[in-house]
Amino acid sequence: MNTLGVALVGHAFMGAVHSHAWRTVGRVFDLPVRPEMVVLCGRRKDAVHEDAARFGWAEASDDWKAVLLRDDVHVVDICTPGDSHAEIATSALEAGKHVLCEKPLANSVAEAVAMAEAADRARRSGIQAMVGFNYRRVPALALARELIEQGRLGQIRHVRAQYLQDWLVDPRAPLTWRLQAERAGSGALGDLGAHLVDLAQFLVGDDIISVCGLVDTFVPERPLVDDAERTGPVTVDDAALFTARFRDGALGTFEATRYATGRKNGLRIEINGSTGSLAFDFESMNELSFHDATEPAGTAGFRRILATEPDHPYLSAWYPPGHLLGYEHTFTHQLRDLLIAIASRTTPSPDFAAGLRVQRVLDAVQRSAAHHSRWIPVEEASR
Ligand code: SOE
Repeated sequence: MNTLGVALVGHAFMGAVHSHAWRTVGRVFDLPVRPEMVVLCGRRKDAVHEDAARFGWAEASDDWKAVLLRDDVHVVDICTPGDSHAEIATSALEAGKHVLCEKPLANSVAEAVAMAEAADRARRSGIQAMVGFNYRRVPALALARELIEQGRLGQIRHVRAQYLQDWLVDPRAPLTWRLQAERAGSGALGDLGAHLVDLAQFLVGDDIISVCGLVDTFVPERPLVDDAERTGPVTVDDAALFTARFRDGALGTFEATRYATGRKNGLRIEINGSTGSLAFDFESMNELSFHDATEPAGTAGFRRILATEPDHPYLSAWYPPGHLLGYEHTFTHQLRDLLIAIASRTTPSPDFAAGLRVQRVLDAVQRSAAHHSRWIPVEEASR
């Protein structure tokens, strides 16, 4: 069996989650290739060595550029803040490495365009690139996609999507990189809204063509990370709300916030079609609610599907029905799909073109918000 050497760049929250998935994927799924955890990269020498040992990487490096020159590295997984995605991804693709890049793909449309172009060039020589929209790999949501694809919802009319967190409610929470535009690109919009946009377009199989948005920053100054006595400006949105039109006529409402007191990771989505509806909340991620409006009205109603049956997406490799999966499994599924795509020389989904489409929608929302919430066609945002 072929072996693929992996380098992971970044070792904070996402680096730890991805490491777990790399450790697990080959032990759970039957794969045509075997991933090998070659090297973990990070800027802080001591910390990256410590984390490499803890997370199961054979080596550590504080120089990702040197790692790209290695013949035993075939895949580069990027888990750094958004300001370095474009440089690392395009360099890796040019060096002939397959790339997995965390979402949002980039901090701007221009960067995302360059990345999608680099991915197109690389694909011609069998090199693949994927964006890490992990929620597509929640079994209940992959099942939702299957039901919609089968036409069980009929004509899609509404997409209602919310991503609710509350970790910024306390005004004393520090000014981390996620609150700085030059590092993160945007705030709740890019961090949480990006997931919603990707998921909505993936589930309904349709693109958002225009948006009308509103963003706000509730706490404009926060304590510095290394000196709580001093404060600095928050330069990203704390909350982003927008309405959207899909090409085939569906209407969408979207809300992304870090101020939904009591909501920890409430990614909710409800889709209403002419013959049925689906509803999902990540805080109960093994469940999908389905209403089939073609059933007799007397007994129809939302039913709770526990998406843990062996014939549900990804489940045949896991535990018996009812033995629930969690957040980390979505990342293991993501790697399964990436490795199968690489081995079969097919384009993984979502590819960088899909990441670019999301970026264009985010950009359109920002432009709309900056222009008194006027409607912005997504194409206009992309120019
Ligand atoms: C932080 O808000 C965060 O970790 C996001 O960056 C992730 O993409 C999301 O899955 C959970 O929340």
